[in-house]
Amino acid sequence: MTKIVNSWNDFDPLKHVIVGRADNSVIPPEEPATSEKVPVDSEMRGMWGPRPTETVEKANAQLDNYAKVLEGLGVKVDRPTPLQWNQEIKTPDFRTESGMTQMPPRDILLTIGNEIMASANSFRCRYFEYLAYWPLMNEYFEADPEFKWTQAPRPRLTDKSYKHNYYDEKITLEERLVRTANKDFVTTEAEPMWDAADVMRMGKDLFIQHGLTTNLKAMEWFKRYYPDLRVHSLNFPGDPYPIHIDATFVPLRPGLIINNPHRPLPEDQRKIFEANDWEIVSAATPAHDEPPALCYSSVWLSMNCLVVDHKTVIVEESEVYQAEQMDKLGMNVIPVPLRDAYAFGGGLHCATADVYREGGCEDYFPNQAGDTTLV
Ligand code: DAV
Repeated sequence: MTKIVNSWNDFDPLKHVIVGRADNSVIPPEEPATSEKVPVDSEMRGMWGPRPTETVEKANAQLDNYAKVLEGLGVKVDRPTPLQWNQEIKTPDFRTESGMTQMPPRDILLTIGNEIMASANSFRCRYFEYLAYWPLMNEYFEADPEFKWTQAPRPRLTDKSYKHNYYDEKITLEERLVRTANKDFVTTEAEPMWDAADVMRMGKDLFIQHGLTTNLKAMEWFKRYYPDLRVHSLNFPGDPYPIHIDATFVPLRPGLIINNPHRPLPEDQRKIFEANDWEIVSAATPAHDEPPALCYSSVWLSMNCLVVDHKTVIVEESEVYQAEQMDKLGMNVIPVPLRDAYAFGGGLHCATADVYREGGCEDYFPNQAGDTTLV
């Protein structure tokens, strides 16, 4: 019997992973969910269409190299099958002019034990992104009799799923931060919506970021779907564009998490970590003042690292301060260049999805202190 799929966290020894591709990537036209995510001063506002070929080639060169480095570490690497994203997406409920990419598998695929589930993304342009991974899912399904191939309930993404007076280009940063601190996001609670990159997997506990891309109904859905796991809602008030937990709160090994110092976890939500002797350390300052051109993500992709095992971490090559901090925290650092791929949907962690890590479903938080389970 071949066991292909198994992963319960982001730090046990990595043996098999999917690395994204930049082919055919498109900057999608504005839609209710993305209009809030793209920063108001971004050069991408009002711009859409296929990304320039030269940038796709540069991103792919770095992604291919990343895959080679992983293979050199003994990790099996699979790649998605690109689709033509520059075509209209139409369902009975909505219509948008294009898809987006298959660069960040982390946003789409959530691996929990022997199950890989495609997410319920709130961006209409991402509605069919899972298709790029279906050939791999089918392969795993044929080879591994225990593999559970799952699709979360597809959200309808009608106009009811978004607040329509939410986007306001005149809103100040301070006002924006008040809004996110009040957990007032562009998505409504009309139906469960979530990006897989909002879910931090820790064995028996799932810590899920409540933000622009994941709502509370999704957490309720997770609670019912995984009755043996404990689902916690986290939010990070210092983030004006809270999307995905993996540039904000990143575990390095059992007992140690780095937290974005601009987005500290609120006191009441820290209790569960403190009560179980987990250390939360402020992440190092990013090496860059600005994200690269046409990039959705912030400079904090500096901390979007890929942990290979409890002692080894891959950090983006130019992120010297983050690498130095990892070294001080006792990790061996492998630098890999990936900045040319950032604009396509994120950093080293975003660009991958787990297929197999050693280890099982551990209970890292036997003391369930605090109120993070109140969703
Ligand atoms: O800080 O812009 C990026 C996360 C991408 N998966 C940020 C979050």
